[in-house]
Amino acid sequence: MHKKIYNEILSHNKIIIIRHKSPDYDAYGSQLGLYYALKNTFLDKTILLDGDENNHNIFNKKMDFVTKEDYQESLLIILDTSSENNLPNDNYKYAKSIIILDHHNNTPSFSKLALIKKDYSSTAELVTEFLLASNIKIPKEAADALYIAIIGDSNRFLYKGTTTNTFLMASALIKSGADIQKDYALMQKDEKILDKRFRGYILNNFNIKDKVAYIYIDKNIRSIYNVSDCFASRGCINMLSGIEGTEAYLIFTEMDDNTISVEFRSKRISILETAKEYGGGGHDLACGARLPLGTDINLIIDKLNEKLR
Ligand SMILES: [Mn+2]
Repeated sequence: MHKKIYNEILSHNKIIIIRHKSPDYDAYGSQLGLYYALKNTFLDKTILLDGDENNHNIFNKKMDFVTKEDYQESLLIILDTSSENNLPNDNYKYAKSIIILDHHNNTPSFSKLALIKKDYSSTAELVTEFLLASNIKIPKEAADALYIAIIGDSNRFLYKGTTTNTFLMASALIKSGADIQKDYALMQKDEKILDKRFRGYILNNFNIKDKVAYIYIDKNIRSIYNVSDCFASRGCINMLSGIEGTEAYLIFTEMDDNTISVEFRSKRISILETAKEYGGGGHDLACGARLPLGTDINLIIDKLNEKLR
C-alpha cells in the first residue's frame, strides 16, 4: 500500500492536502507534516493546503486559496477522516484522484487508495510510517508538525492507541529534528481569561443522568463567554472526564453553522455505534456527530444509558 501511494504521488504534478473540518492538532500536524516533507522532496510539484482554520493552527503556516479548478487538476490527499460529511468543503468531488490516510473506524466509499489503521494513535503516526517506508526525508518543520500531532491525539502517549510503533515514530521524528520542548511550549499557550471561566461554567453546570454526564452549550452561553464553537466542544470535553459513577460524558454545542455538535467520550465501553447512528464517527471511546438544531438530546442520553447498562 505504501508503494501504491508513493507511485500515485509521483504521477501527479499537483497535489492538494486536506483533513477534517474543525481541525485538531493531529489533523493540522499530519497535513503540514506531509506538506513539508513532500515539498522538500518533490521540488517541481505544486502542493496546496486547503481547509477551515481555527486556533489549533500553531504551525505558522496558513491554508492556501484553493479553487474548484485546482481540484480538477489534482491528486487529493485526505487526512484524519474517511467520512465525506466531515470534509471542509465539497470540492473533493472534482479531484482527479483521491488518497485517504486515516486512523478512524470508518470505511471510506469515495477513494481508490485508502490506508486506514484504526488501531493507530494518530494519523501522524501513519503519515510518519509512510514517509519512512518511502524514503522521503522528513525535514525539521515536518518533524515538529508530526510530533505535535502524535502528542495531541495520544494525549502525550496516554491513550489506548499508544504502542511500541508510536514510540518508534516519535523517536524517528526527534532524530529528524523535532524540538520537543518547543513543541510542548507551543501547545501550552496561556488561555484567555474568559476561556478559563468558561471551563468553570462547565464544571458548575453539567448534568448527570444515570451513567452519563453531559452539558448543553447554547449560543447565548457561548456569546457571554465569547468562546468559539470548537473550543466549547472539543476543547472542553475533557472537563467532564473522571466523574465518579459515570461511564460516559457528552458536550452538546450549538455551532456557528447552526448544527449541534456532540462530542462523545466513554471510559470503557464502545459508544461508536451510537455516534454512527446519528451520522457521526470516530473511535470506540472518543467520537462525535452533528445533529440538526432542535434535536431532543434526551433521546441520545437515554440511548447511551441503555448501551452502558
Ligand atoms: Mn486523529
